[in-house]
Amino acid sequence: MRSLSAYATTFTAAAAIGIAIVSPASASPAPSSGAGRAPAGGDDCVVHVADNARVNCFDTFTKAIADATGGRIVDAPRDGRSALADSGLGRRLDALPEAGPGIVIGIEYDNAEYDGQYRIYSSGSGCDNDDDVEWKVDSLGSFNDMITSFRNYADCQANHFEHIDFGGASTGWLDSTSNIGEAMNDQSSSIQWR
Ligand SMILES: [Ca+2]
Ligand SMILES: [Ca+2]
Ligand SMILES: [Ca+2]
Repeated sequence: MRSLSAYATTFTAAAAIGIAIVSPASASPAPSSGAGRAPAGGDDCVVHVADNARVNCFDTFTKAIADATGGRIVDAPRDGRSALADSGLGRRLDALPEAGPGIVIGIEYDNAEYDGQYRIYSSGSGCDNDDDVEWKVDSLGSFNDMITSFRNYADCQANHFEHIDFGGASTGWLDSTSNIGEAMNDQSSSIQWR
């Protein structure tokens, strides 16, 4: 009788644990996706411009840069702020081959002076010296109406537009800019690079 009772107790406890484990998973919301929703996975996000603007998010700048460069730079600083002070990282991004998976064309920041939340824009090649547009994103999803500063890489200049699909006011073609200015601050909804 004692062993049967012990078994019954164990079974009940296991059943309770089973329920405790299963419940949170079944209560979780579906994975987020789509331009308008907050990205899942962390605040360090990469937009793959040539891949339908797919967004991958991570919990460190290191992982985000590894994703953005196709695994070619895996030792960037953990946080984007110290990466900003690391001019060597900028040189390394600019020194990536001209084509191939994982060319960083720009990093867009929420705050002035390349600070705060950011999105890394990665593509399959850099830019050139002519006026034709190499890359564009027609909407910024969860980064809509946030951009205050940006750095360009791979010989790119950027043009920021007030509305999606390159509508409304625009900044004109700019090199890296530590403050986008009052008129376009927190207004950008689409970007082109040339
Ligand atoms: Ca901002
Ligand atoms: Ca061009
Ligand atoms: Ca806007």
